[in-house]
Amino acid sequence: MSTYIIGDVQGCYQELQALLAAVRFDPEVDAAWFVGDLVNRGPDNLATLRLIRSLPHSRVVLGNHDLHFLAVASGCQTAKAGDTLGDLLSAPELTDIVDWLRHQPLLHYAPDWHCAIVHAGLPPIWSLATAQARAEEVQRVLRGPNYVRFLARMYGNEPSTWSEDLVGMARLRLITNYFTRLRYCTPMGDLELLHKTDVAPPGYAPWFSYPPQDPTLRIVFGHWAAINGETNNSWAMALDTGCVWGRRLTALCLDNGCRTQVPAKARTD
Ligand SMILES: [Mn+2]
Repeated sequence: MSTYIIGDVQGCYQELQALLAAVRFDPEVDAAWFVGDLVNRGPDNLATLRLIRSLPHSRVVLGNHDLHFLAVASGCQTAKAGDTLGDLLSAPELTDIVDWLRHQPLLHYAPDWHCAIVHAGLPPIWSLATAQARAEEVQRVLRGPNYVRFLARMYGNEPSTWSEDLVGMARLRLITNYFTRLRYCTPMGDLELLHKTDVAPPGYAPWFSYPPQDPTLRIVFGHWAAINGETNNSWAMALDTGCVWGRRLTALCLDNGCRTQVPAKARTD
């Protein structure tokens, strides 16, 4: 039995199939965990979710595109240019998919490996226990009766500075932005959400460049295709290698630390 963590699939179903074949994945015994952004921008979102939901030992954390899909499917947000959510939105099991997705966590912690899986990252000011508690706050709302109200109001870049005194939607929005959109921040965790390249804006640095609260905790994440899987440290492990942008889809085997990659399919559309 092996456990694999797989980078941002974003509807690249053929590549996901190829990657599982490349590691000789056995759904009966092997586990596939996903760092989020399962859907959007790629061609086969419905097939991707059907496959992931069919795997008996899969785990998923939510990414910004997954939350955006939930908002569009719930009717509180219109599709953006570049969205490819049509196959999902017309799926016969759309209601099941929405209910399944909104019950997925923002953080998955695996004690056997002392490893946390998130979509974008963790601010350097949070311990694992703090991060777990903050994730739980958002998860409770997403799983509750007022989740559409949350989805309608989650968009935005403010507030950008964490305080335990934050309440209500400002608090939930910043927690959500840390888990699903974080790239650059200050040592105090102040967020900068406009820069997506590997060149830091003045005064900011990648969240994983600051000393971790717990140097023995491994944090596995996706979201940031521009860094192409490189963090220059051993505790933060980046898995978004830009498959949906024509590069590669990556799997990390937790048992032996090996990475396996498959190339993106050439597309004519
Ligand atoms: Mn993302």
